[in-house]
Amino acid sequence: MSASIDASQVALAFEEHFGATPDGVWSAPGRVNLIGEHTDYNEGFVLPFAIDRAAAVAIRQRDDMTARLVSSFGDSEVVTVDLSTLSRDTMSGWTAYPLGVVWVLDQMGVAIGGFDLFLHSTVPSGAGLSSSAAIECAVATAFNELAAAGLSQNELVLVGQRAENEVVGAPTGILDQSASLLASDGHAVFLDCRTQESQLVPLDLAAAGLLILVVDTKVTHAHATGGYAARRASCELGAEVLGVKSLRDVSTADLPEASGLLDEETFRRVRHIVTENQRVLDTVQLLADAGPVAIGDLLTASHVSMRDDFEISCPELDLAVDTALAQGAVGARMTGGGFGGSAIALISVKSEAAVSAAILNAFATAGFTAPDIFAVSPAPGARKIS
Ligand code: GAF
Repeated sequence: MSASIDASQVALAFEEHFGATPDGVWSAPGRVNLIGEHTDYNEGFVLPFAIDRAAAVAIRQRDDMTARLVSSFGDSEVVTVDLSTLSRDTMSGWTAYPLGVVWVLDQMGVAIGGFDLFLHSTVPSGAGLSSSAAIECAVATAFNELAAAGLSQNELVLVGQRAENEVVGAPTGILDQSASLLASDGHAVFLDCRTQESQLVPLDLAAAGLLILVVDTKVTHAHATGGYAARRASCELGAEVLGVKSLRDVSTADLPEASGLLDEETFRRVRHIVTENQRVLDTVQLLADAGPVAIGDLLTASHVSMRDDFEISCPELDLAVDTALAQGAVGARMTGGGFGGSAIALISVKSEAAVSAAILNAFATAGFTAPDIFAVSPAPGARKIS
């Protein structure tokens, strides 16, 4: 199957595995975060957009309590689960994402009977493009319809986040699921993570002669382990010492005073969040006033803040950003949780080949694994596709 999702191919693969046609096929996209990193769990602002790479699930309901799941990746073995004994401690591997959603819905009193499920995804996993949220959102959208649960998009966001937090064990915020569920073609999603209020912001890159290049460094990361949780803990410590509910309540004007109250490292973590929130607001304003060509410096400043203050970049991400900028990119930054994954570069359409070649060359010279480089544009959110 190719990078774009073909609903009939997904339905056909389902039939090959289960010998019957599915009740439907649902898809949900991965995302690029244009700006606003690690601000979500600090009740701040984010500005992601969905990309034209997605997860798709074909599902057929059963009249017992058995779930059979198979995917187009991995060993394509059918995993069979008795839903009457479903426990979050026993879920592992890729099935933890769909089953995690089923478990959360069950906890909320939404009865999900047995089902057969086939999963296909074109979102590269571990690339910082929300491959796991794409699966969660496709499954949540499907069961919301199949079980006639009537949950709103914002409620489905929280279902996906709970699956991630309570089943997968990654202490993540609502950025990824919100991008996947609320996105619209040609737009970014400006989201206030405190209130879940969102606004679609037009992002017409082509009209400005621009495109966004994703550089997947192939340095994989997992937010259930390591630095992500440590950064979240630093932010919580910072908020506690400063006596606020969350870092959302700290403004750039408060930073001089905060520096005297916090240890040096915690202050830098706090400074990233506080300045990043401001950069998101400024980006939204500049997009409205002057269009995407005006936001480059904010994107690059965001990267510098993540590299130096939040310390979540890595040599491969820095090299991708620096090389893109040296080739005349309007702006560039790492995107997503960090410690690997992808960088984005806002570049002119006509420079795509030169920027890509320069990045490939720089990686080869540095002895890094060759990155995967591709253009993305703002795509639609989760929906039924067949
Ligand atoms: C990951 C998390 F899942 C998001 O919630 C968000 O915190 C992001 O990292 C960083 O902005 O994608």
